[in-house]
Amino acid sequence: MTGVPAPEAVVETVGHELGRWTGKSVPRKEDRRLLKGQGQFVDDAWMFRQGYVHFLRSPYGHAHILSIDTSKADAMPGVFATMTGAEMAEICEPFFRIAPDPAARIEEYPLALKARFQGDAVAVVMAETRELARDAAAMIEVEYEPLPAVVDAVEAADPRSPMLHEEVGSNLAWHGLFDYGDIDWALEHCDHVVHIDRLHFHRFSSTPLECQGALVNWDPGTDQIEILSNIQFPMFATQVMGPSLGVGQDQLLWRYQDSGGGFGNKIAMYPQIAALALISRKAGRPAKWTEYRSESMLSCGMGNERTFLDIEVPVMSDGTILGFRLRAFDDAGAYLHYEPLGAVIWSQVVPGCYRFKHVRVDYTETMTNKCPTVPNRGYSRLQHLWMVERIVDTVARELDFDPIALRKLNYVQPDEYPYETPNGCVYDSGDLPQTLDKALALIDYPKALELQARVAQDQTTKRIGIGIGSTLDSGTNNFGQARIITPDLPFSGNGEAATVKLDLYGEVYCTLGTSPTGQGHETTAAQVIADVLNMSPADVRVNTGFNKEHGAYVGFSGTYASQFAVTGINAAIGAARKLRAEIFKVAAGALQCEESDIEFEAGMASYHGDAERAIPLIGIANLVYTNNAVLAPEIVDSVSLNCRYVYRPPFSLPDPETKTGNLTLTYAAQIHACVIELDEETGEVRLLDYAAVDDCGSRINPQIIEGQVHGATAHGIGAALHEAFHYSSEGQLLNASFYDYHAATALDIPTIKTDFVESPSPFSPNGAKGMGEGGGAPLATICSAIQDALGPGATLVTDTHNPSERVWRLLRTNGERGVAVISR
Ligand code: MCN
Repeated sequence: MTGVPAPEAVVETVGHELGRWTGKSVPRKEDRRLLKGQGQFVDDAWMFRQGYVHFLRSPYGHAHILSIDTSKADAMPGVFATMTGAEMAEICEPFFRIAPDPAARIEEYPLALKARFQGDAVAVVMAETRELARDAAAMIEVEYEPLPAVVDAVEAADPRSPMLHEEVGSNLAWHGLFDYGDIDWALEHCDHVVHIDRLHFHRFSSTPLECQGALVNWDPGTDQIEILSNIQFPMFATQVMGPSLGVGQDQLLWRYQDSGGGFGNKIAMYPQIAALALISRKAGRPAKWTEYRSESMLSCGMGNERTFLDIEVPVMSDGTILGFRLRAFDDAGAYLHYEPLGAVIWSQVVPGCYRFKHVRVDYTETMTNKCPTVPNRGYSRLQHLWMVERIVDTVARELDFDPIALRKLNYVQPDEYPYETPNGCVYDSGDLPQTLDKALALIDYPKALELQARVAQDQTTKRIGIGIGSTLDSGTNNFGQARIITPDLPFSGNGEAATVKLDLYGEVYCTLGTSPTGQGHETTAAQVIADVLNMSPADVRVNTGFNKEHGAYVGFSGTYASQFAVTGINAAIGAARKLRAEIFKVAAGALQCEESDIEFEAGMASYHGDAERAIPLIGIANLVYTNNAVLAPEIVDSVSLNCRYVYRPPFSLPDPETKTGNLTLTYAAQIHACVIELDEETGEVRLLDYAAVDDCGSRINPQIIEGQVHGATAHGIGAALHEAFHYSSEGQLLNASFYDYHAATALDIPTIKTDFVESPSPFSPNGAKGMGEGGGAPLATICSAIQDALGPGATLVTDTHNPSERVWRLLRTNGERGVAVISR
């Protein structure tokens, strides 16, 4: 144990205030405009004199750029400007990087100076129309010298491999040893060691309905850069782009309304936005870019691909699993856009749902000639949690334990919370055995076993498999964890801002710092504000979307890491409470009584509920805004009716030496169970039954939570059975369109049965835990079911991605099983 203290137990509870609307499935406020086609998406944005931008992208996975000639494009009527990487490098600084030396030496500019992946942008054109910009880009002549590529993270670590960034001197993005407890002791003193040669988490990505896009205007008069974009984390982009472009924060004006999905991918679109800013300045026009789908598939960003090698798992004869030792190789792709943060993010959930005490992970992240890795729903923990579930499942099967009993034995137990993991993270609350039981009840486990036995006797080509998997959604990051990667980074803690204002006619108006991509922030913020102010959510206007000029924001503002339910909601609650205190102050002055005499209900402040001695919100607003000569001086000095609150979770700095500390505030859990039918002749897997049980603490809006569970589960099922990016050895992406990359559709997703457990978090003031990223469980659940269907002694399911062909091969593999047990 590291002795890392748990976050302060929450002193001030919101208890009685939150209840009338919080916890109810209030219909989503945003749906009215979205369903009527009145949402404002980035492609709807338009500015006077705007030009359309097209990026010219490298057809090679790896190549020197010997020359670029833009003259033919420049000469085309209707072309406003062109720019190349070299031109941009002359007028801006390389982007700031999270990585320490030597990867910190990477010199990345908005456009490439050398092509490092197929799709790397090497030049940009602005023209009168989108089509003309694309045609003009085709006229740019680029002389490439193709180079050998490396597309495997383990191979990339070999010094003989092709090197992407010469200035770094190797392909290493980051290496670190995470060593907790005493795994050598555990391996020596256990009764069995289960060895798994290799597990592989494949490369895929969420593919949001709306691609990336931005409209950027570098105003020559004010020297301010107005950016309308669907970026998810504008304040991170601000911190990366500002120094690169040599502009102050006051010059970067972000705006954002609706978004057709992000899933993390849209965090890392700042290189394109910086390029748009520079070409806007050159052309003296606003620059508009809407990404094509194929462009998005090639270059928007993909999730972490991770290979786990030499896994050793010490197990006692009663089934207690002591931990694991392994080597992990992560594939950062060609540039470090948010990586190598993924190298530490997984350690928020070192033991998964289990009480493992001894863990050693020798972790290496390398750069390859593939699209850069970016956060993708479940970022970095998805990979680790899948591996942990594979371990548990494999131990059960190899040592003949009941998979349910083994899980229940090793789970963190309900009475052990708050539970400190071996690396000092503190799991806040939960009841995993009950969560599992509910999932099993949904699939009617005894009946599923009967079906399995019956089908096995039927002598058909079908087999039945039953699978279980789990995921933890560790929400609300402690950004201090970045210091485990680079100790002198000036980041730690977290926070979000909100304002709640009483406006002139008595309206309640809220601004948030988040940039939602479909999570319903407008609705859930309105619910909690309505509870604090004792009114209806219908009467609370929440200005959704990000607006740096008029909204609330702090350095961490954005939508990512499943944290709105904690950071954003508690900022809104805090601001609403401040406003309520001001309303009481003004009302007490107006009604000639003490604040403690005020009752506040349905927009009316009264003296102990007396309708004759009462003042409505419009009256309070009138007194403060347009009738303030009648106010007492102490009210004039202290009341604005425009209240801002910043919620900062209670975090301290992790220790970079020992790689310990509390990295996350809340831990939502999901346990899934499924029944599959596997066809021996085709390898096809059919989901017969699927159940997802979620525990995200106190629930604000059950229907929104249900939607999140459905979405994340669909993502996981899609990735488990269909979605995978394939690269050739030259770094060519072989499936860069929806024809070849099978993004899951409604036809691929069965009815998902859901249930919930509600374990309020003692660490978040409203008891909620973020849960929007919990998409990992299907990967483990489906692998577990396939393994079950393959039967005893079968080859180990070692890959997350199991389309029919792989399953067909698994059924026919003879010899090496990929797993061995040594018993003492
Ligand atoms: N919520 C609730 N009660 C809880 C927990 C959550 O009512 N106990 C509500 C929240 O108030 C919020 C929603 O559920 O309205 C999701 O909250 P949270 O889990 O805090 O996640 P964020 O709002 O911070 O959203 C981020 C998360 C992430 S990291 C990814 S990736 C993801 C996801 O949300 N991307 C999405 N869900 C997505 N959903 C859509 N439609 N599109 C995406 O791009």
